[in-house]
Amino acid sequence: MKTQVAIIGGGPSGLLLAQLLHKRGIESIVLERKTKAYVLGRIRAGVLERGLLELMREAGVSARMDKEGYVHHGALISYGDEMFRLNFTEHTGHAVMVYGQTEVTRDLYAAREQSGGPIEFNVENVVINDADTDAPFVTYEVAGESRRIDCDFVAGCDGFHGVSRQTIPPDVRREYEKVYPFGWLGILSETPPVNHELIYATSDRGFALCSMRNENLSRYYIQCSLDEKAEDWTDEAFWDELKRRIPADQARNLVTGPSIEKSIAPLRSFVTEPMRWGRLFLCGDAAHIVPPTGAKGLNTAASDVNYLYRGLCAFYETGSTDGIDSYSQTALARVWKVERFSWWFSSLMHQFPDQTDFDRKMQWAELEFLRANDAAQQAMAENYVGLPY
Ligand code: FAS
Ligand code: PHB
Repeated sequence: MKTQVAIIGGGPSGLLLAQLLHKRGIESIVLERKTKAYVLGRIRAGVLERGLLELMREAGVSARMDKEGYVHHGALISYGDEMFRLNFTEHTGHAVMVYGQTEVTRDLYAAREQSGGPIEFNVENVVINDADTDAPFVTYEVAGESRRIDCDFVAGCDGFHGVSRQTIPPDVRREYEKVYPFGWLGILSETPPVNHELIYATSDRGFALCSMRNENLSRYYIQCSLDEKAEDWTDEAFWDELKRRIPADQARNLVTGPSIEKSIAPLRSFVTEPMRWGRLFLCGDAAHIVPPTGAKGLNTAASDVNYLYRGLCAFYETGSTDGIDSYSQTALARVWKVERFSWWFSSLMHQFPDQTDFDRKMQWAELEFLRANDAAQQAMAENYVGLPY
């Protein structure tokens, strides 16, 4: 087979890139290791930044998002029983949208199927060959049958555990990592959200987040230690702990119910440089990971896709290589700002096993300063709604 862009990974990065390229007449083939049902079964991000909203609209896949998504003009930040609101729209003129990653991915799959663009599921043993030449090719197997795709470019959209990043020679790659000494235990419950806006909470018992997917589907997280397992937690124990970590007046309104999904996600900050090697371009989790505190994982995948998409369009439409040649530098400049914000917000809101009483006082003082200072709130709001592309 031959195509212009071979895309490894059928998650949001790969699918969004495929759809944007399709709209500009650029052909691609998407290779996905799992099944569509498996990909759609993963419960992940919930908040979309302005840049991703615009990309979804440019890709022509935003109708359901704009109809069913929830525009949020602010979020609540609590510490103990104290709570204040961060007003995104007042500080930045922008809002965010609550619309689950599952739905984003569902809409992108629907568009791909409608366009007839090829997607191969259950692929195995994907190898990216000759990425450092002008004639790269991808080999892989489906149901034991070996296949080959000759292409102009390869987009590595295969996430943190994919093969694309490993294709870049170790002596070329530089990796930066911070692993946090805790995880997030998350549940999904068919209950009304405790508040109509998100609550980012910190307490002497640790971090909690109250989020949602719709008026009767809530998403909650509590910080947990890395040696815990989701099955160690009964629903009752989860609800009791969550109530202890959010302000009492919010806990009184919490409607509990059975969890329909329960999982623990580890937290890490990770960046690999460069994000390009020859004709191979890394996008999204294949290149970087952030702790989900700032709701930046999916959204930063989108900014990578934006830069790569525009670089590839310029190449095919004008012959210019400026966009693809500057891709890694341009994408990384924004990635590192997002890594900083996600690390800062995570450091502010979580309990660290080795922190001292003084450290805890510093967290509280920073929250009091943020609560009282317009410039501090402006800076936080600009990061949360999404830095410009
Ligand atoms: P993805 O990992 O989503 O997709 C990569 C795809 O490539 C997968 O479908 C995988 O099956 C496929 N693949 C892997 N190896 C392959 C191979 N060799 N060949 C072919 N295909 C291959 N972000 C937030 O903003 N908020 C959150 O609350 C949040 N929670 C998260 C919880 C978990 C457990 C995880 C892992 C991530 C979470 N994230 C969250 C981040 C997440 O949303 C990612 O940023 C987002 O999925 C990035 O999308 P992709 O880059 O497409 O990577
Ligand atoms: C979610 O709804 O899953 C969510 C929202 C905001 C975050 C992280 C996760 O920062």
